[in-house]
Amino acid sequence: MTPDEILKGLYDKTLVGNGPAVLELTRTGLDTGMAPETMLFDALIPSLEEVGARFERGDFFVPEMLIAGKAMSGALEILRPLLAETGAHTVGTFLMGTVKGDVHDIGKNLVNIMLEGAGFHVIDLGVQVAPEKFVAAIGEHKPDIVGFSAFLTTTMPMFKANINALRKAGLRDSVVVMVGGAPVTQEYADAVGADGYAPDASATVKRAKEFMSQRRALATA
Ligand code: B12
Repeated sequence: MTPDEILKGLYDKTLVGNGPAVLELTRTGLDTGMAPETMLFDALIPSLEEVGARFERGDFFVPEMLIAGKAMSGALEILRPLLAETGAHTVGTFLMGTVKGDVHDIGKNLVNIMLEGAGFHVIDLGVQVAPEKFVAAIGEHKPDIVGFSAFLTTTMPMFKANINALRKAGLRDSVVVMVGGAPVTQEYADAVGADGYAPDASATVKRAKEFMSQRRALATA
């Protein structure tokens, strides 16, 4: 198979939610020396974007979105160790979760993989995480950064609810708050009082590293 055929196959099979074919093609891609990032950014993510566009047009419904998401997640599991070739050093601790009411986790998982790859210790609280759970986990793990992920305009307001819960628990100043997810913007992040926003996984890593340098500079000042 040529690289183009593999990428086209990954795109097409993710679109129709053919999980076994996506796994097979991912393995074939790796066997032929294709970079994991190429499969991710040139086939898998664009395919899910198309799934979203079809859902918006009414050509796809929730079951189609679900199987496409599952197919993508299967590929991510294979790519995970390759994307996250972690160095020995822990850059910082990043606590992550998808907010209450929201079950989208593919974007969050991708961010986690990239953060791990950059040397962060990542604690993932999963999906539908209530403010109390974030508060308890911050108390327990004392992360440097907490990330809230939301994919729905109806769940984005949970950012504010989470930040208020942190403030009430006296934890707001102890942790950097980052927010993200498909509908989130820098303006929205500013409006809810988050410290940082990033539109994708690599920008999240870059921003998180900047926050860690600031924290280190403050600690030694
Ligand atoms: C797959 C999918 C699903 C799957 C989720 C499977 C799963 N395990 O995640 C299922 C079928 C469950 C689902 C359900 C629903 N979905 Co849906 N879903 C999608 C779809 C097609 C893909 C999402 C995705 O994973 N994208 C791929 C990743 C890689 O996304 P990404 O945004 O590029 O992620 C990057 C950034 O966002 C960022 N990032 C992510 N998290 C974080 C966190 C931090 C801290 C930072 C800094 C950065 C960051 O980094 C990521 C990696 O680069 C999107 C369409 C779309 N275009 O997003 C709709 C979409 C998000 N869903 C939508 C809707 C409406 C729904 C439902 C309400 C449908 C329904 N009627 O039931 C339900 C809601 C369920 C719920 N309560 O959560 C709408 C949301 C519209 C809106 N603006 O509110 C979308 C946009 C589709 C559309 N175009 O209408 N969905």
